[in-house]
Amino acid sequence: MIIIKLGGSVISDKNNPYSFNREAVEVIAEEIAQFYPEESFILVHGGGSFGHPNAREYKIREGLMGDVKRKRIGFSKTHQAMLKLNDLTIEVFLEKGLPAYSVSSSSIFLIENGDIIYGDLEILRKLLEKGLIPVLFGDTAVALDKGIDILSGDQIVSYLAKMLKPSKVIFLMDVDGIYDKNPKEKGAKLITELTKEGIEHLLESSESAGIDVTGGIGNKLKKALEIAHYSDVYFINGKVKGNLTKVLQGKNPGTVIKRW
Ligand code: IP8
Repeated sequence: MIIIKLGGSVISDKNNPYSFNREAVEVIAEEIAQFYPEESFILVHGGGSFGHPNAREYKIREGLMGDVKRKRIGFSKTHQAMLKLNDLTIEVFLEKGLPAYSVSSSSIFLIENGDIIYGDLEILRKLLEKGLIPVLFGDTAVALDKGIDILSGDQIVSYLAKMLKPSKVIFLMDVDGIYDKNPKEKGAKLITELTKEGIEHLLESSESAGIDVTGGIGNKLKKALEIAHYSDVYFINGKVKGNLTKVLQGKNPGTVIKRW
């Protein structure tokens, strides 16, 4: 089984509210279709310009405090925005003949101190057994400490990797992989293979950009450190046609972190 994270910046334009990048999702679906059903998949997509602006506006990460009436509305609105993005994504997969099946992350996970402390994975296991492709997403979630919170797609991927031990975890991003410094800076070099020490070094100097309330590459690298206990992790450009196919064929068109 392979877990693929469809980055919010791949499937939507993060700076343009409610924009869906249909073409990018079509290419991803077509590439997955070449390997399904021999290989099984779980997909997790990010919030992009659907989840993050809502999460910001209603300050969901602060928890259920302050104007709680407004907070509850915002909690639901953020979830609904994610359902819209999930629906648009699944529609494309169905058109390409893939049995993508929506699973609301907020219905199967509970969080505390920003981490998943409970996940009901039985449904996912059964869906996989029946040949379906579960599609989860970064979402709002009930938090045992502060009432409500945001659960990022990367946290979900990390938890699923720990519990389900996929053969590969693939992060589709809008850059070619992990760089030795901010890829927008001159002279930044792509790192083709990263070690544990390499990640620890990068974490000290990483920074994120845009409207990502759950943190950019720094959080991804922290999650990669956890995931690499269980599976190989790939960071590739999900907007470049053929990249996903390459990883699924065992090649590396971006950055790989081999299982420790
Ligand atoms: O884009 C965040 O998921 P991510 C989801 O994977 C929301 O960090 C609702 C902002």
